[in-house]
Amino acid sequence: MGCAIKLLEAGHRNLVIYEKNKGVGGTWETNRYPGLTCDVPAIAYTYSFERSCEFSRQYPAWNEIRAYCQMVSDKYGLKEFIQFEKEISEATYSNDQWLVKTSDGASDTADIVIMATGVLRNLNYPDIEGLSSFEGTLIHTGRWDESLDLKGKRVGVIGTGATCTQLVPAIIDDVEQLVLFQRTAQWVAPFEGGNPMITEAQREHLRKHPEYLQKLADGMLDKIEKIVDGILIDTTGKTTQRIREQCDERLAEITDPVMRNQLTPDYEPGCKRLIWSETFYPAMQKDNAQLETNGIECIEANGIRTQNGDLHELDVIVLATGYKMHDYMRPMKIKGDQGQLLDDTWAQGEFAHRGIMIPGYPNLFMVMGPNSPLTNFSVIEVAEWQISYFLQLADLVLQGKAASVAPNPEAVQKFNDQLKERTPGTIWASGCNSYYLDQNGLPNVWPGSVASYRESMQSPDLNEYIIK
Ligand code: NA7
Repeated sequence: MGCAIKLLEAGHRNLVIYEKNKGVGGTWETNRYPGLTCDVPAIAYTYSFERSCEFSRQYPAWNEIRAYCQMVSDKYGLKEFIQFEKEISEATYSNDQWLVKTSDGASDTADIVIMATGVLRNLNYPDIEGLSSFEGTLIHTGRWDESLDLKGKRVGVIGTGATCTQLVPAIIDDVEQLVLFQRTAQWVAPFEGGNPMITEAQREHLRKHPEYLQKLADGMLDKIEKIVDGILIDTTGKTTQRIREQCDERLAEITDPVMRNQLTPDYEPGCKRLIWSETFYPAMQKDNAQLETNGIECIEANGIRTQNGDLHELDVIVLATGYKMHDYMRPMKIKGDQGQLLDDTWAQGEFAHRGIMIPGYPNLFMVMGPNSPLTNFSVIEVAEWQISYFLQLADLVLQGKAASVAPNPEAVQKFNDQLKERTPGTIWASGCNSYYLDQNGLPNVWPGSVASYRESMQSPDLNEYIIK
């Protein structure tokens, strides 16, 4: 939506937005699990050019974020350009054009293609023996069935990431029994300042004073930036210590020493994406909650068997097992300028130039591609920087000044070599298994400060690109 708005503002109306879902909002359209919220303050999770205060809390439920997306789509007239329930299956570059095909057999050509497909999209179904043999209800949090009634049910949850820590407190009082299958403990920090309500009087004030709303959003982003940079850059510094202390204080509130020990991670906070929750530990201490740390042996018709031989009999198994974060726009079949497949180009690991372009794939731009900053910062903000940067390149093509733009392989090599040099010192390489790491075990996120990425997205150095 951000790309489309900027293209329309620049007068480019020959635009089609292909959307796989029935509505706008991306991950906020497809995710519906109980407890779902955004862990970035909602006011800071809005476009800089369309700040909003129409939220009930600092961290509101998912449907308020979806409503914001719908409002933006309506306000900027995007629906006129969107083809809903159209999934792109192939994109092939030839003669300075992209031929895109949809899964229903239709096709179209485009001078430029922008892949704004997000990262929380392809569900990760765990490779657990017997997964399909379960006779109860098996559900992934990313495809929640809102008609599912958990009252009085015995529920097993697999996975202890951000999704689990939101889901468990939201369902614990409904279910008869909840067993949480934990493979790795997570650092859980409290929201600094809690999750205050935004009253109607406050909203009214912010509506009347957009400059104050902007200031508020800027202040929130600044605060998150300091936390993210603090943890990533100075892994032994004050911010890291403060977060560590806050996590430790919350852990100390767990009365059962065995559970406390089991929920204590054995790696540095921030190595996996930090989790914010006030309610997860209290939920896990309720009488009907059980933490299972024995590994899963297999799934059977009646439940989950752990490696010590125990069978947990269950009515529902919830897979809170996340996403395939390294798929990016795949399973689309993408062919570049020599007929090469993106799957082959990325066979040894996904890479890009500055997170937005791939050598050999001219006029193809990405939002949140490989090595984009993907930590606890606002993804909307990062996307805006990327859009403003790559539209400067796309403009050369759209204004007829160039037939194609692609990153220069030497510049890409230099850029990626520099990233690789910097990643060993980052928190993500400090010894944990996380989705920040690629198939080679190397962090696939921006290894510097938020400001350094923002600066790198100011304006392209044309020497880094082949312009035909
Ligand atoms: P995450 O953060 O990827 O968490 C997935 C969880 O599922 C994590 O605890 C995994 O354990 C666990 N997992 C995955 N596969 C298995 C198998 N096979 N067996 C047991 N446990 C497994 O996904 P979320 O949905 O929580 O969050 C995704 C993002 O959404 C989040 O970062 C925010 O940006 C919003 P592991 O830690 O790998 O041992």
